[in-house]
Amino acid sequence: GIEAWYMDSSDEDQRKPHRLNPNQPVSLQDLKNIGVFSWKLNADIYETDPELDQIRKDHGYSYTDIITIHKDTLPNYEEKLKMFFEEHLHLDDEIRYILDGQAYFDVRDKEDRWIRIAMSKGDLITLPAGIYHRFTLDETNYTKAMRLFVGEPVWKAYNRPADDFDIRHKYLASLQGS
Ligand code: KMT
Ligand code: NI
Repeated sequence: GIEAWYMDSSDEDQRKPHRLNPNQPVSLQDLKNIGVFSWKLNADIYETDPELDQIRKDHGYSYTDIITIHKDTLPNYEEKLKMFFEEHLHLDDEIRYILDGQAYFDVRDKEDRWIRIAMSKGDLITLPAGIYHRFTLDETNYTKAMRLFVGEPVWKAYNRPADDFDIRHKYLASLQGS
């Protein structure tokens, strides 16, 4: 399952864990409170998994594709990784299911602190539309992920600052009271 923690502020290699000392863990409930949800599935059977089918039905995730992030498989690898690590938001939820390898998703908490979410094989996560986030490989430099989407996918990312979008206001409003 996923593990999450608050990040240190060092500019060292983005692929390192960047834990605080002592470690400051972030629970699954903390993540839910900022609109981040996760599931643990059996990635060995993703092609026929009834649990995955149920999640897709429940949330209307009609679209899927698979992206393998490795220097030998991803066109414009360096450039894409650089883009993924720029702090950004999307107008739709970002839904990713790790089929192999591992990676980090970083998300901002309510006080604008970075939370690092360590994802490995079998972890499915949804980042809400309007949340500031970024993505990086870890030191293993490889992950294979399913991308899910409601309807035709829109990959457009808006780098921070992107505070004037309705979806950003909507996201911030959704945090009130949680
Ligand atoms: C994004 O928008 O942050 C991404 O698509 C991350 C890479 S997909 C595993
Ligand atoms: Ni994104």
